[in-house]
Amino acid sequence: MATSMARSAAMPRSATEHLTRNDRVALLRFMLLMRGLEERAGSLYRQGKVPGSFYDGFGQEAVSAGAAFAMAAEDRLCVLHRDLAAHLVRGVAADRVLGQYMGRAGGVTGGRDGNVHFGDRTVGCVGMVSMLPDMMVVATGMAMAFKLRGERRVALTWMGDGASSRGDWHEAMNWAGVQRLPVVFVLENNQYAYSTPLQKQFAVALVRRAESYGFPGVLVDGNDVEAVFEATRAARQRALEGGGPTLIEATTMRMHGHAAHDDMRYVPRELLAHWEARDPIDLQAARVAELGVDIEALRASVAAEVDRATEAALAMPMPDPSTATEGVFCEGDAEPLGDGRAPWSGFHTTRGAA
Ligand SMILES: Cc1ncc(C[n+]2csc(CCOP(=O)(O)OP(=O)(O)O)c2C)c(N)n1
Ligand SMILES: [Mg+2]
Repeated sequence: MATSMARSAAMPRSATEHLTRNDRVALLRFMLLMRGLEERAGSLYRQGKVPGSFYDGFGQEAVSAGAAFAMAAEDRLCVLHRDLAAHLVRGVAADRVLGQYMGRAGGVTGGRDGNVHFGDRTVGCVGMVSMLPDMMVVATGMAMAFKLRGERRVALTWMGDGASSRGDWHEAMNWAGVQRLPVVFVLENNQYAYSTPLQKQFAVALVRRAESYGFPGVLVDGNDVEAVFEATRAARQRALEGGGPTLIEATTMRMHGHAAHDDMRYVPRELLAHWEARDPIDLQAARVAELGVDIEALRASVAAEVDRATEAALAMPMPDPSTATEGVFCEGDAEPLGDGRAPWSGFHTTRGAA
């Protein structure tokens, strides 16, 4: 099977034909909300209100927003530690996210984990497995189940460049290729795995690895939310039509340290300056401004939502210690994952909903 590599330079700078004006604004809003919530969570961390450490996806907002936006309600997502916008696209409320970081009873895991290791199963997201890249195996397994049951839906997982060096990454890629499974792998290449730069991680272009497993690899500008959307939409469509998996390599930059404790002095300043000029939110804001949207009003409305979410999360109680062992192991029959929100207008059109 031929490997197609769509270079970002070849992607149209304007929206794909599959996005309406409202979709393009929604993409910007999800990215702004991710950034606003993570900035707020960082402040709460410095105030000692977020236990453990704190991870963010500053500068990578387009990868999770764009890919999640292309997925249908009945699809299933494995969301990683720099992909907050995916949770938001699926319908997880902002206050539950901040409650999660602060370990509150109203957080997604009810205080079982006060960190990025979460997923709201009621909206089709699997709770994040911290061992990297085990979400690759989980997504592949879900896709195997869809195929065996004859269900028309797709699994998607994100993972980092560093995660691709582990054995389970290759096992998942191989099995997905052999079985032609309906799964989309979104590789978030943010130039570093903790302090290790790309050139010390692998000797080939990551996107080319897909060819070894018999399916296409697509290179996309990870700071262009519409390009990420379009690559994911096409990969999902291929999967639904029985074409099997796709590896999407989204090139981006981790603009903050690995976590709050990391001052990333190992990252050259010039590299950061290069990527700062290519901020994904600035890019989408410029496009959306061209559509006549009041960007400042949009920013103000997102800021107000972050303020409201902060107030609500701070008002959430800590979990009752006597419940600490509840909901840790599965007791009785496992409840199936629910469907999430699929805000893309393309789904609304096909389903006839508003
Ligand atoms: C098997 C395993 N080893 C180490 C870790 C600790 N760890 C968490 S994130 C991370 C960096 C992973 O780099 P990458 O896959 O590139 O993702 P990024 O953090 O850059 O988004 C490490 C080493 C882990 N979670 N799992
Ligand atoms: Mg990385």
